[in-house]
Amino acid sequence: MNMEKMMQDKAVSMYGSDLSNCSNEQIYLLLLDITKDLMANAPLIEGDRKLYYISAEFLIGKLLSNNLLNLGVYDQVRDVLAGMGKTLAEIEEIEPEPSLGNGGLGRLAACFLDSIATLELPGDGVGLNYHLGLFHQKFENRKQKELPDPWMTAQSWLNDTGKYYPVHFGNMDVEAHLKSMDVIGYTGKKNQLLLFDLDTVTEAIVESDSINFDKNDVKENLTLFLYPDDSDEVGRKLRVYQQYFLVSAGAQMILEDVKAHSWDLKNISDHVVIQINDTHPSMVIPELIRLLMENGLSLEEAVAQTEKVCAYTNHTILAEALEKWPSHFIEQVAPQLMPIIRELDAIAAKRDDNPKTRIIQNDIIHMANMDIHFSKSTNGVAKIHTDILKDTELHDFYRLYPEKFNNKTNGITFRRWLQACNPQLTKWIISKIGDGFLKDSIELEALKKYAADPECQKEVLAIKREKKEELAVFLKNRQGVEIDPNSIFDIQVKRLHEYKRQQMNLLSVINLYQEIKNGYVPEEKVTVIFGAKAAPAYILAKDIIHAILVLSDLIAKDEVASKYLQVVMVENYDVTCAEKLIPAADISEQISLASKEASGTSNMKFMLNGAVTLGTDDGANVEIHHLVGDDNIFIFGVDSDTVIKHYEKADYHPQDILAQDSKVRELVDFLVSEEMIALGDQTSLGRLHHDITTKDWFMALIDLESYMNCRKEAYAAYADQNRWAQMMINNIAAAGFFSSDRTIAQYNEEIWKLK
Ligand code: 475
Repeated sequence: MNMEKMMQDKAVSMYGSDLSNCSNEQIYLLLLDITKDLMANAPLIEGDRKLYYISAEFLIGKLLSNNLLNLGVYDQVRDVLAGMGKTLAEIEEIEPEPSLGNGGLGRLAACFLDSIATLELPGDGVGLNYHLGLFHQKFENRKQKELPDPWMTAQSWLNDTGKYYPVHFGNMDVEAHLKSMDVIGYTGKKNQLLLFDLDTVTEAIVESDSINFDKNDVKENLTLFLYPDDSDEVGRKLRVYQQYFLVSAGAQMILEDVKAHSWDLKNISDHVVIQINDTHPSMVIPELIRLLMENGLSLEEAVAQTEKVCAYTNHTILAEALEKWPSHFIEQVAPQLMPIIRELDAIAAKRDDNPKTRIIQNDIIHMANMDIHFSKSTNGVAKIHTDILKDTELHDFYRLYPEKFNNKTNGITFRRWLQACNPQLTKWIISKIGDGFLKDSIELEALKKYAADPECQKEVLAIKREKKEELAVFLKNRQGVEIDPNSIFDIQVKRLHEYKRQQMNLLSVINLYQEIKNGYVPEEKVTVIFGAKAAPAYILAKDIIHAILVLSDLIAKDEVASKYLQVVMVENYDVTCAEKLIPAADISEQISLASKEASGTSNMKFMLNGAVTLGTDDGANVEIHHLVGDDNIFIFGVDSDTVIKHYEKADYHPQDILAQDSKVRELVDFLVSEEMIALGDQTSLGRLHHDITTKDWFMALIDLESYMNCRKEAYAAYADQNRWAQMMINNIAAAGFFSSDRTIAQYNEEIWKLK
């Protein structure tokens, strides 16, 4: 196809003008139109068995580059634009990033959709269409402020299917309106992302300059935000309304699909598999049972089929994330589910007399328990995580159903996280080992033999340098900050949570700052970059953001320290930002408290782009460590068994460390020093200081010394650029295992069994 002609013709038909006179916005819209047409004509992936990946989040990122890439027209579009003196990156700036996700679980769902379509497996995503997203993060007075994040525009990737499904709540009936987006795979065939919405939702009920709204008016607020504030009861109930809306409409749509194929509902498990992405969509189990019974199946038949249809993925061992709802919530929101949940609880009681595996305990419904009893599979997302589920967190269930438990180590799509975000590196890899790795990622191993080659080392260092310069331009435009591409880019980007220990990173930066003030002259300048949103009701997480922003300004104002050290916190960290930050990183910070990070996926993205991991033996870091070996990673900290024992014995007390180690004491006390308080909020900094010195639930202090030492080792290694480049190449070469194509092939072989 002649892309230039297509673009010319579109320019004439859409704007009556020549392509060369079009603005970037006009070019974006005409490319959107062309791409949507091409996708509309792409064949749907079909088979006699279909997957529904049901999830509260799909953190898909901008779609133009990705869709062009998968349609096979990326290079052509790039060349036409180049002829006009423009880049795709410039055009893509116009595209709003869909705000349909939050963190790892949501981004994983997006990578999975790409791989499912690429492997030509019939599988659709099922979720909700949030009008104002999670929130848009703004920094004001060095604090996080949350604003609505409207992302839908008149022309977008969203299509209207025109279909509606009735959803019956205890107090009202609504109509779920089905929207969809095409999900195109790398071989040009497509699945769908199916998103339910409610026409009566009114964005105008949200206060200006905040994300507050009347939480009682469900008809107007249901799909406004992802994870509405659950610090009060109406907020929690709103989440249950959202969840039931998703699963009820989703289950009806699935049954409609089954009927359209003339498949027998009594054997629905021959044709349908539902992957439940953590506990938000767990009510799909009783809802599916209810609907199957409405369609003539007995309770026993419906339960047996549902248990064979559903599979559950656990993404975290943090107790507070395992959802539990009081039964009176369900009584109000979806009373028709309660008799079924009670039946399921009774069946569970018959299968096991252990009260801990019951679904209903003291009138509280344990969603994960329901998932495990009534799904055919329960999987963790990295080897260590699955082992912890089996041995500790879900041990009672593992004893009951050993055959249900399995591991599926996470993966990432190399289309977005290498080809689209780092064309320079992609081209270099192809020049060395050919393009076979784009279809079979394990072929990256062939790069290993170039790791010690000085010419190759020079080439990867030059590419890294180019990506660092690109990031510098991006941050200057986006946020007005200037960073120095000559410095080490040491990056921690992920949701803000105490277990991820951004506060430990902060304390280590304070250490470096103080050493410089005391006369230490670092060999290399360092730019420490953070990016993180904190849940709006998570006070301590917001305190950590505040402390980072205060320290950032404090260092910037210091004439000596700022020569060697800069701290940047990226505002509104999102997928778009990640695509710029990750290719530019030298050091990938993966410093969670061992046992707490189920997998992590940015660790994989960083490694694929030639950053070296500085981290704990946690989540998928364990597998990265194993694949690259001790020489190509910086590992520190106590191991997960030690951490788990501390929790069991309740014998970790930060006071013990503070009493023994005057240096650690000094670093922690710096949080409430005059210097910090002069720029910051005493209450917020005091609260953080108080927490770290008295609770430190996620043990930042237990690893602080070994972290600081290891970080120094990494900086010293960086100074030897040849050795560093060797590590970079070894990391890229070992990253093939982490393609989501591999993960999805495993889900399919062991759980989904699609053709
Ligand atoms: C893990 N989100 C990462 C990633 O598997 C892992 C839970 C409850 C309520 C709201 N959000 C959540 C998560 O638990 C989540 O995103 N988990 C993450 O899933 C993909 O790589 O280690 O923390």
